[in-house]
Amino acid sequence: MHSLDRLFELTTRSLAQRTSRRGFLAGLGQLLTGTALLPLLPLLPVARGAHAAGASAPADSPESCQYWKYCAIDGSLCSCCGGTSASCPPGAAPSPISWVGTCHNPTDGRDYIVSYNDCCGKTSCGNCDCQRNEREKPIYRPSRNNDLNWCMANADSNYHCTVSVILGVAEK
Ligand code: ABN
Repeated sequence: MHSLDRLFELTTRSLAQRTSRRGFLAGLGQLLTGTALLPLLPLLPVARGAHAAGASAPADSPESCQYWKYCAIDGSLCSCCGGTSASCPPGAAPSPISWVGTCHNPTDGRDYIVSYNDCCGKTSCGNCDCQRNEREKPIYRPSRNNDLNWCMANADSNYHCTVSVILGVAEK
């Protein structure tokens, strides 16, 4: 027999001894299942954190979590939910109670007192989740913790997003 034929025969026989028909079928099944699932890949859950937090927006944009006014915020930025940094989106009402922080404005070098009001009456917006929480204390000091739904006093306590309203300049 030609040596090339002999080599091919030996290789095939050795492969046949090392593998089984069942193993081959299992592998083929896995391949076919994986191929069938490929079109579903775009539908699978993926980490959208960077986009959700407005990480692609420049830091001086109200759609960025790094925007100076948001130093003590905990919630979705209303500016990513159809409102602005200081006004609720249409159909949502501001909470009368809020969390208050003091943030440094790098543009004029002054510190400002900022009120973080939740916008209520619509289901959660979920865009641009922003957790800065400056000077917040752990949950076991509830009066100093801002991880609260400030819509609790509204007729409709559904939380939608959070605005940051400048109350005034902080005295030194
Ligand atoms: N202040 C925003 C918020 C709403 C619900 C729960 C936690 C935090």
